[in-house]
Amino acid sequence: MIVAIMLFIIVIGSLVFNFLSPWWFTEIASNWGGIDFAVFVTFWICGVAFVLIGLFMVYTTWKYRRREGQTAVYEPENKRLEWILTILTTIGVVGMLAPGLLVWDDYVNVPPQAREVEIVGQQWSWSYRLPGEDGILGTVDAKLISVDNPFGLDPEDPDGQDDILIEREALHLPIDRPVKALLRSKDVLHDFYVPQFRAKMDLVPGMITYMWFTPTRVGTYEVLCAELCGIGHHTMRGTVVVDTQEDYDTWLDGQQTYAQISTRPQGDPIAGQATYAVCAACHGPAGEGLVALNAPKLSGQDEWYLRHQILAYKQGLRGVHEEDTYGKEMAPMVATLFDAATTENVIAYIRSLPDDPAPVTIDGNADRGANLYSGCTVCHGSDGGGSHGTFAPRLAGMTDWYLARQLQNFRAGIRGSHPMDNLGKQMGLMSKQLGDDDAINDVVAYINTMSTRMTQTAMRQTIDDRGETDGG
Ligand code: HEC
Ligand code: HEC
Ligand SMILES: [Cu+2]
Repeated sequence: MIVAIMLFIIVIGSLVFNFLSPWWFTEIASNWGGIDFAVFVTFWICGVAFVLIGLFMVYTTWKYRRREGQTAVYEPENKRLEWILTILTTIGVVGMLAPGLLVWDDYVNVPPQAREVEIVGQQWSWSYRLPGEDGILGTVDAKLISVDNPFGLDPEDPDGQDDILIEREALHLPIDRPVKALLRSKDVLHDFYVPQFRAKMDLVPGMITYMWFTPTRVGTYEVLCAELCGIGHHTMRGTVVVDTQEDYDTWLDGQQTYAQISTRPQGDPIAGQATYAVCAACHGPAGEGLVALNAPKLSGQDEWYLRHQILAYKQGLRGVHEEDTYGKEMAPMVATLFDAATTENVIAYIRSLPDDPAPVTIDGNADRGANLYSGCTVCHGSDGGGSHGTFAPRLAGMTDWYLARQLQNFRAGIRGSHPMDNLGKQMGLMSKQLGDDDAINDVVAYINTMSTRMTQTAMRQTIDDRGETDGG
């Protein structure tokens, strides 16, 4: 009796949950309505089968419950029943498979007018490449990938010169124009997924996979990595913006080609010194950071990170949250860096400043911190030195009160909550691992032990170098 009641509650509960749950498809923004249809058909067929079988079990457990003097009958064969079940199951399975096969046929046959876009996945970010005016993507080779050539483009290939490179920024697409996405991975399996487009596809290292879709609704959509195995894929967020043709053309005009990026002017530290005078008021004359002005140490920070943060402030991705008191002080300052050359010059000047480890000000349990930091090494490095590959900045030897405050801000969504700030969002998700302010202080205390280790390693290297020279 109790079992029958429980089964009944499970059946009714599942039905009620299905119709009342807030988790449902996002509003569709592509041509793949057929995928929704295939999912609906599967849902209905499975749903009806589930309810019928569930209710049948309720009926039989109640009807044939144990009663005094009653025995079961053994009936191994029933031709009629077997036929009925076989036919019903066949109809159900065909009903579920047929729409899927029809949609799949469409999915793998790309319309000839579709325009190519390359999507590159790496731990843990998305980048994109568009063919330039010639409409041809230049050749790439994984062996050519470097800090200055993240896509591995062949510098000798004329087709690649006008390719448009979008590194970790939003991809824009014009509405109602079919897109053929060519997918490649630099490291492990990834899976490109924009829920509103319905389409998704794996990225497999060593091969180029593809899928196609036509964006049908203007808007800003989040890119997810739907790869489950491995670490950190859930933090791998990106942005796709579907524009009207007009907005798309404006955006495209502002993008840089491979040729433009590879001839980017080198920063001139001497020219940058004058610009830095403004920054020195808060960040200190040697970029050492001034706690009284809440401005962090900049010296010793990698140039790609400085460049990215300056850009983030310029684009309004950082320093805009209403509770971001200190970020809001910094944000207007980037106006003094009015063009690319000025920015490159000031970065070059900051890079020329002496890199002394910042004083230790945070108290915490470094042993506990070491444990907490184990999840951070994949991006920031076990020595806290940062990594261009993951775009995670150097932490060791930097101003510790600033690191602690950034972790608090990430956790509270004061930093990294802008929908277009994909790297900030990623760090925001990671900061949730640090439960409370004690955990933050502990992990920063551990990072502080690295600064001494880094200096020791650096010193040892200098001694080694000297030893080598001495030895001839
Ligand atoms: C009015 C004081 C002030 C001035 C002037 C100023 N900054 Fe800042 N800057 C800050 C503060 C405060 C922060 C930290 C913001 C936060 O806590 O989120 C900051 C943060 C930064 C960061 C982010 C560092 C990191 O590790 O995340 C960079 C890069 C930076 N500033 C560069 C500059 C440059 C370059 C200039 C000169 C053009 C400059 N700042 C001028 C106050 C200032
Ligand atoms: C999946 C990669 C990843 C992991 C794991 C990760 N981070 Fe980060 N972290 C980043 C990225 C990317 C940024 C830069 C965000 C941006 O551009 O605004 C960052 C920024 C930071 C900053 C701000 C530094 C500054 O100068 O502004 C701190 C502090 C930090 N991370 C600490 C940690 C700690 C502590 C952990 C472990 C609990 C951790 N991170 C784990 C990727 C990661
Ligand atoms: Cu991934």
